[in-house]
Amino acid sequence: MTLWTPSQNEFSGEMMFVRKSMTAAFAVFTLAWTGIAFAPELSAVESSSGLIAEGPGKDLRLWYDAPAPDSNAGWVDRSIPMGNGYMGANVFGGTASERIQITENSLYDSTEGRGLRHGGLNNFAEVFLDFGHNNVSNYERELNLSEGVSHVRYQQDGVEYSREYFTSYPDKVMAIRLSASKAGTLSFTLRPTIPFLGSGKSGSVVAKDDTITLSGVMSYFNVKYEGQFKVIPAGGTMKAANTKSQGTITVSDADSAVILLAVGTNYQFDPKVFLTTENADKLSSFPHPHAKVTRYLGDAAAKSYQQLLANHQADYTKLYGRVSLDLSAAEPTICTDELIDSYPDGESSRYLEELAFQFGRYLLICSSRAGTLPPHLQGIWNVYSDPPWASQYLHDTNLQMAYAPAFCANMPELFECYLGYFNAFVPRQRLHATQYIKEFNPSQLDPGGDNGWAGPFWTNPYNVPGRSIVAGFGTGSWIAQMFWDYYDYTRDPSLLADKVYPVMYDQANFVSRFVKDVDGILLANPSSSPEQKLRNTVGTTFDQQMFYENHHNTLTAAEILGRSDSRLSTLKTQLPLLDPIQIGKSGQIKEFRQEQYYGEIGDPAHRHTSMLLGLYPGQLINDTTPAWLDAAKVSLTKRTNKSNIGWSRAERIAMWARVHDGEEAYSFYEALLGGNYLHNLFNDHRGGPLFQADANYGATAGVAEMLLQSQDHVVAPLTAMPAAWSQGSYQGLLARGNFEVSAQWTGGHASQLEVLSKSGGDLDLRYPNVAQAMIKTAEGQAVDFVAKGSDQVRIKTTKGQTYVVTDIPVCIPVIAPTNLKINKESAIDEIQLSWTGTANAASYKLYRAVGNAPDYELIASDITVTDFVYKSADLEQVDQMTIKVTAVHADGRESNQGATVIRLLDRPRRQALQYDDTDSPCRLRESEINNTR
Ligand code: FUC
Repeated sequence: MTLWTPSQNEFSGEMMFVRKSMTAAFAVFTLAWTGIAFAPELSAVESSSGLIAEGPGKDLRLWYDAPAPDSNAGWVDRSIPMGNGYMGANVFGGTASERIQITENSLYDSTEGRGLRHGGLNNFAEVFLDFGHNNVSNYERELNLSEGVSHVRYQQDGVEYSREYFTSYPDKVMAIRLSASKAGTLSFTLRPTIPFLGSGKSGSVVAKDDTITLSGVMSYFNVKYEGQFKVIPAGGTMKAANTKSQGTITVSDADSAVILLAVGTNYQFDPKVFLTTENADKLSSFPHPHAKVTRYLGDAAAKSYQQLLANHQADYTKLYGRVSLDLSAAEPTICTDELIDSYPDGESSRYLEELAFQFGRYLLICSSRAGTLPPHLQGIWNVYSDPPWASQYLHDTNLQMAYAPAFCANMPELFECYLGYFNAFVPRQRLHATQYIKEFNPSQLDPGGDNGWAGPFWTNPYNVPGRSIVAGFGTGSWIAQMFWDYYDYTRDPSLLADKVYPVMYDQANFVSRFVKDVDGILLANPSSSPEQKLRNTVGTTFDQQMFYENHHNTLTAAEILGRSDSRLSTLKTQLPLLDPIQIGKSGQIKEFRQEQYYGEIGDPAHRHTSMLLGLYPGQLINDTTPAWLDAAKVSLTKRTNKSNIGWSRAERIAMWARVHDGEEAYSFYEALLGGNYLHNLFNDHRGGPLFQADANYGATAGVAEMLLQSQDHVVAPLTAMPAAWSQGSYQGLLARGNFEVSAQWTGGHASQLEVLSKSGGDLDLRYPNVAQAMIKTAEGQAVDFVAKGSDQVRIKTTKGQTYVVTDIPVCIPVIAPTNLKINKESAIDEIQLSWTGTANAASYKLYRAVGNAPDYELIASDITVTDFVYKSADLEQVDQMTIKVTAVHADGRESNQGATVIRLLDRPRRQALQYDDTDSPCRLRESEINNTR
C-alpha cells in the first residue's frame, strides 16, 4: 500500500489532467465489481457495441460564479450535495470561510408528533475552513456529474487557489484537496463544530496533532457519534489548538494539503433495534464508533490521494457511466442558477433536461449504497434539527420513488442498500402481521405465527410503528414490487431465490390471510387510498392493485424457482378474486369501490394518483389491456395539472409516458424543472423552499420511461417522445429481462436501436416498422426473428450479444379520430354514434369494452363515414360499456390512440354517492360521506 505523500503544487495542470483523463477512463475501466450479490458480468462500457456513440463529450456539470450564501436558505438552494452512503455533505464553496455541512443518517432523536417539524434526523457537523480570502476574482465552483467530483477555484492576491472534493464509497471517507498555484501560500484553519448542542445532544471537538475528533451522544436513542478529520499538509506548518469547546488545526504557508474525514455512529442493521421497545436501549449492545471511524480514516490515509480519487472514480463511474443521454443540447455558457432561472425558454434548456436526468442518478449513487441506511425524504442531506417530516421513510410513494431510477436507469445494485434496512426491520413487521390478522381476520390466523409481514407506512432507522390509516396495507406489496423489479431487471436466479422470493412470498402470505370475501371477491378491509380523506374503507384500488401484483409476481417467481410452498395454492385461487380494476361511470379507473363518477370521493386533484399504480410503477395496466389503458388516461386527465408538489409531477411524467403521451409527460418534466427545481437542482417539494429528494429520483425514472419501457416484457424504446426532443441518443438504459438498450433518433424517428442481452432469453422488441428493419449482431451477422405484425419482433438472444437495428422505415402515424359522441339512443338496442374524422384515415374501426373488461371487442370495421348506428341485442343488458373508435390508414396501419365514450344503460344518473342498499361493506356509511372531501 502506498503511504500518502504530499505532492507538489500542481493546480491548473492537474485539474486539466483529471478532467480529460476521465473521458478516456470511461473507455478503459474494467474494474472488479465489489458488490455483494449482484454481479453484472457486462457493463455498458465494457460490452456495448459502441455503434451508438456517446454524446458529443460535453461535461454535465452544475457550476456557479459565487459561493452559496452561508444560511439555511443557501444550503437548500445553492449548496452542492455530495455523498457516499456513509455521509452526505453540502459544500458551500466560501472563500473567507468554507462551510461543509455533514449528514449521517442514523443521528436521530424523537419524532413524537409526526409532522413537518418534529425532531428526527439531526445535523451531524458543520465544518468550517477559514481562509480569510475576502478579495477574490475569477471565482468558480462546480459539481462535475461525469466524475462525481466538485471543485472550487478562484484567485486572491495573484494566487490561484483550488479545492477538490469527493466522497468515496469504497474508502468510506470524504477527501478534500487544497492547492495553491504558488508554493507556500496556502493557509487555513480547520474548525469542525457540532450543531444543536443541548436538549438531548452533547459532544465535544478536540484537536490533537494532525487529527480533530468530534464526538458525543444523542440521548433519545443513545446514539454515540464520532467524526474524525485528518489534515495532511505539503510544506508549511501545522498546529492543533483547543479552547474549552473547540478544537482546530491551523495550517500555515503550505504548498497544498489534503483533509480526510470519516464519520459514524453505533447504529447497526440488526432486528434488535426494531424489536427493543425501550428507545434508550436499542443500540445498547453495539460498540462505540471510535474504533470503526479510526479504521476508516487510518485505512484511507494509508493510500495516496490519487489512489483514493481513482478508487472513488472507478466505483462511481462503474454506476454513473452506464447511462448517457444526449438531447442535442450545447454546453451552456451561463451558470446553473441562470440556467434554472431561464428555463423553459432559455437557449440551453435541453441541457438542463439532460443535467436533471443525470442529477437524479447522481443523487441516488450518493445516498443509497449497500451497508448504509437508505435515502429518506431528503436523501442523505439535512441541515436541521427538525427536518421536514423528521426525514422519515414514507412507504406510500416517497421511498418507492427513490428507488424507481435504480432499475430503469441501470443502477440496480443500489437497491442492496434498502435490503439491509428491510431485513433489519422485517422481524418487527412479522409481529405486526400476526397482530393485524388477529384483529382483522382471526379465522385466518396461523397460530404458529407464520402470518408473513405487514406493510409499514412511515418508518425511521429506529422504529416501524405499525399501521397507519393514512395508507392501506398495499404499502407492503408495493415494497415487495421493488424486490421483484430488482430481480426482473437483473435476472439473477440466486438473487431471486435468496433475497427476493422470500420477501414477496411472505408478503403474499400476510395478504392472503388479511383479505376478506365480499360477495365472492376478496377485498382489503380496512383499506385506505394513500392520504385521501376517506379512510378505513374497503377494497381501495390502491390495496387491490398492489395485492394483485404481488400475488401475481410471487406465483411467477415460484414457477421460475420450482417452489411448492404451502400458501402457493391459496395465492393461485385468490389471484382472480382480487378484482384490482374497476371502471367508473366517467370512464375512469376508480380509486374507491363506492365511487361512480370521477371525483365524487376525496380530492379530485389530489397529489397522490394511487389508483394508477398498476399503470406505473406496476405493470397491471399495459398495452395488452387497452381498455384499462384508456381508463387510466381518463383518470390522468381528470386528475388535472393543479398539483404543484414535486414528486407528484415526477410521478405523472412516468404515468403519462406509460399511456404513450410524450407531450403530456414532457409538460410535467417542464413544470417540475421550471417550478420545483432550486438553483442547486434540489427539488422543492411545494414552496418554502422545502427540499424533498423524491422528485429528483422520480424525474429521472420518469424520463427513462419516456425513452424506454418494458412492462409486460415488451422492450419498447422511444414510446413517449415529445416534439421538443426531436433528435438525440441515449445509451445503457435497462429493460426488464436484463436488456441494456441504446437508441439514436433524428426527426423524431429512430435511426438505430441497440440491445445488449445480458442474460440471454427471448427479446420482444417493439418499435413502429421494426419488422421491416435490418437486424444484425454487433459483428454484422444477420439475425433471425419472428415478426408479430409490423411493429414487434421476437429475437432469441444469446447472452453477451448486442443486437443492432437499423434501416427502420419511417412510420407516418395515423392520426386518431376525436370527439366520439353518442348522439341518440333511438331504441334500447340501438346507439347512434358520430366522431370527428382525420385526414389520413381511410376507414375507422369501432370497439367496445363491457364493464371492467381490460380489452376491447371489435364492433365494426371498414367504416368509411364518421357516424355509425350500433345495434346489438345485448345493449339492454349491459349496464356500462366503453365504446372506442380508431382510424385506419390505407396501408392497414391503425392509430395507436382512439376516442372513447362511455355508454351507461341507466342515464342520466349523475347523482353523487348513490349506492345500492344491500349490506355490502362497500356501501359508503353516512359518517364516511361526510368525510370524503
Ligand atoms: C406524503 C406526501 C406528501 C409529502 C410527505 C412527506 O405524505 O403525500 O406530499 O411528500 O409524504
